[in-house]
Amino acid sequence: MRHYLDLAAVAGLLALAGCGKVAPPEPYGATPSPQQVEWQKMEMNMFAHFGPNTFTGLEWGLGTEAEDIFNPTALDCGQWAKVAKAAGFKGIIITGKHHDGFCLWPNPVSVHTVAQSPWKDGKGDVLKELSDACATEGLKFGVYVSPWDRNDPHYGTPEYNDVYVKTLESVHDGRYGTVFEQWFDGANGEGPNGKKQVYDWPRFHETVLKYQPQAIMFSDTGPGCRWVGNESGVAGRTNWSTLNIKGFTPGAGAPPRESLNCGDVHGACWHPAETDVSIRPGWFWRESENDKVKSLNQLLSIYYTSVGRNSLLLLNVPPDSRGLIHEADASRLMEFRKALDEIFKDNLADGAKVKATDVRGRGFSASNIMDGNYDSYWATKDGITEASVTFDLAGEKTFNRVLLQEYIPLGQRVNSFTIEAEGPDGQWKEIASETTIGYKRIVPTEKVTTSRVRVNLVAFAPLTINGFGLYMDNISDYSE
Ligand code: FUL
Repeated sequence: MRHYLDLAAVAGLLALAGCGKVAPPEPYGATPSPQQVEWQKMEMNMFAHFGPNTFTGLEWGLGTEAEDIFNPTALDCGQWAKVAKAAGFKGIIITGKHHDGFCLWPNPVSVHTVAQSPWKDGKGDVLKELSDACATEGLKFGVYVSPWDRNDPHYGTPEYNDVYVKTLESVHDGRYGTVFEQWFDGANGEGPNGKKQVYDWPRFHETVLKYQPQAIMFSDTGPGCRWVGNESGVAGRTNWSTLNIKGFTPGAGAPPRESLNCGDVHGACWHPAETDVSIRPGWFWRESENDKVKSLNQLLSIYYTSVGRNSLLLLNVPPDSRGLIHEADASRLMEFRKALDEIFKDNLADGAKVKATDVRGRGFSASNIMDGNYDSYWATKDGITEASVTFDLAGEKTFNRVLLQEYIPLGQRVNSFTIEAEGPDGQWKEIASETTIGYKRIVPTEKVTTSRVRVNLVAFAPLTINGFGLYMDNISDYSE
C-alpha cells in the first residue's frame, strides 16, 4: 500500500511538471539555418589576399602577369594559421583566385596557376598547405574564387560559366576538406572581347552545395551571408540580418547600399552582414604599407562596428611576398587580442539578480540571460512584445560598454531598446537608446557607476534574450 501511495505521489508530481511546461515562442520572420547560426558564432575570421598582386603591388591584377612572378621565398601557411589562431580568428578565407585569374592551386581548367610558376617547381598548392594548416590549428578553411577573370579567354561568353563551374568543382570537391565559406565578390569587369559576363548564379550555387552542403555563400545577395556595403569595417547601427533580394543580383545589380549596411526590416531572407575590411590600406601586401597597418584603436573601433553591431568581422591580413604574415601585422593582431581579452575578461553583470516585467513561464526565466548557455533564454508571453529587465548587480560597478544578445535561431525581433542606470538618488537615467540587437550588440555608453541597470525592449514578437554583459573599456576611445 505504502509503495502504491509513493508511486501515485510521483505520478502526480510528474503530471504537475507536465502542466507547467511552456512552449517556446514561435519563430518570427526569416530565421537562420543551423549553419548560419554556427557561422555567426565564429564572430571573427581572417581574410588572406595573396597572389600575383603581392609581387606587383597592384590591387587589381591585369591577368597578363607572367606566372613566374609568383614565387614566395618562404611560404609557411602554418605561420598564418598560428597567427590567426592566436589572434582569436575561427577561420581563414583565402583568395584562391582574384580578378587576375591566377589560381593558387593547380586548377585543371586553367594554365595560369601555381603549376606554371617556379614556386616549388610548379608542384606547390597553396590551398592544400593552408587547408592542412587550418586543420592542424582547429581553424575553418574558406575560399574566395573571383567570378571575374581577366585572364581566361572565355570570359564574356557562355563557355566561361562552364570553366568557372569546373574551377569551383576543383576547389570544393573534397580535396581540401570541408570548406566553411565560399566568397563570391561582385566585381564584374569586361572580358578580353569587351563583353560583360552573364553569370549563371543558380548553377554556381548548386555546384558549391553539391560538394559542400554546409558552406555559407557570401555575396551581395547571399544566400549564406551578405556584403555589409562598404570596406571600411562599419555595419549599420541598425542592422537587421534579414534582406530582400528579389530583383537583385551580386555586383552591379546589388541591393542598395543602405539595405546591405542595415539589412531590411522584415526582409524575406536571413542574410546576415559580413564586414570585410583590410588591416592595411590595400587588400594586398605592399612593402610601402608596412608602416600603415591599422592602429589598435582603429581595430577596436572596427570590432565594435562589426561584431558589436550584429555582424561577423572578416579582417584581411595579407601575407607578404615571402609568403608570411609580416611582423607588423602579426604584432598588431596580438595587441588586438590582448586588448579584447582585457576588455571582455570580466562581465561586471555576473552574479546579478535578474527580474523581468514579464516571463513566459517555466524554462524561460529572466535569469537564463546570465546562465552562459547559448540555448537558454528569457522569453515573454505570446502577445507581450514590450518588456523591461532589471539587473541588480553584485555591488556597485563601473562600465562603458553594454552587451546584449537575442536568441536568433527564432529570428530577429527587437526593434528598439533603451538602457537605464539607477542614480544615487534612486532615479533611473537613460544611458543609451538604440534600435536592433540581433546575435550580438555592444553599445558604448558614457562611463557609468551604478548597482542597477534596466533594459527596456520593444519587439515585433515575444522577446527572446540570451545574453547581457557590462564591460569597462579603458583602452579604446570608441563612441557612437
Ligand atoms: C572586391 C575586390 O574587387 C577587391 O579587390 C577585394 O578582393 C574585395 C574584398 O572584394 O570585390
